[in-house]
Amino acid sequence: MNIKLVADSSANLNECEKRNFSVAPLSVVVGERAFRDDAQLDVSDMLHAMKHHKGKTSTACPGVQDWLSAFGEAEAVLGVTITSALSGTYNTAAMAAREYGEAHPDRKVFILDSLSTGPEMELILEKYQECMDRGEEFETICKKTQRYADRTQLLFSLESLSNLVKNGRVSPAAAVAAGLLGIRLVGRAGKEGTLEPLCKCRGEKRAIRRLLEAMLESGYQGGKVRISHTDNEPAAHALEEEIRQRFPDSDIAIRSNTGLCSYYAERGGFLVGYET
Ligand code: X90
Repeated sequence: MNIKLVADSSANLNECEKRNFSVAPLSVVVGERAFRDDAQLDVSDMLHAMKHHKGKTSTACPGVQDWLSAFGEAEAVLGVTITSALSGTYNTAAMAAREYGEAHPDRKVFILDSLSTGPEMELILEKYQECMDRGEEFETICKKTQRYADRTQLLFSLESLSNLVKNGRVSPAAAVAAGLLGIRLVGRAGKEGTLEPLCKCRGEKRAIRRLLEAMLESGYQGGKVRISHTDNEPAAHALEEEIRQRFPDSDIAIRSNTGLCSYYAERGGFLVGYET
């Protein structure tokens, strides 16, 4: 069976990086300009436009049509989306899946709600691929990957929560923390798929130490780690080093955030997806 992988653009992955893979882009709206989060997007151009824009900015999830084009003509589709608790993306994907199934009763679509975003979605896609490479049945892959997603987690460190607050994506408690200048917020994606603050850290060094502690507390034992950052490669490498001091052989990869995650994580922010 020819199986296609799909994800929305909050996974920060380019279509050319994986075989048989398509992305449904979210968009970032800055005044009159809409930045589609696809391979053509220049993230620094977008961040620059955001910085100099006085009015409101916002984001929009992919439409049903974006998902249908991502599905293409595949006989079977395995997908993953950003948390349904904070975005309509899962909803439009589910609508597209229904339409696709009605138009082609012989085809199958499975969309997993990551209850998370970014690098945790990356891990989920790698799991799909691993199962496909072993030639497993579609239904087996869905079940195994859903179970796998229960064991993966997401932590983050943000210098500013202002876009999350302005767009109503965090609780007032988290917003209070955001008010403190120069203080980083370390948090995680909670079980319900919302942002959960863990602590306010003075300085990046402390934030990185706290992130490793949080990983260990939640059961990290040297499994895979995927880090994505907005204009902050040094922090990503520093965290990688911390992890390697304890687990020299762990499989760690670092990449840049694309449009959607950059909009919400803002400059300096980074996300960590890992296995427990
Ligand atoms: O539908 C839309 O317009 C997109 C809304 C997305 C809102 C949340 C994006 C979060 C991006 C920021 C830090 C990680 C938070 C994780 C919480 C589950 C990344």
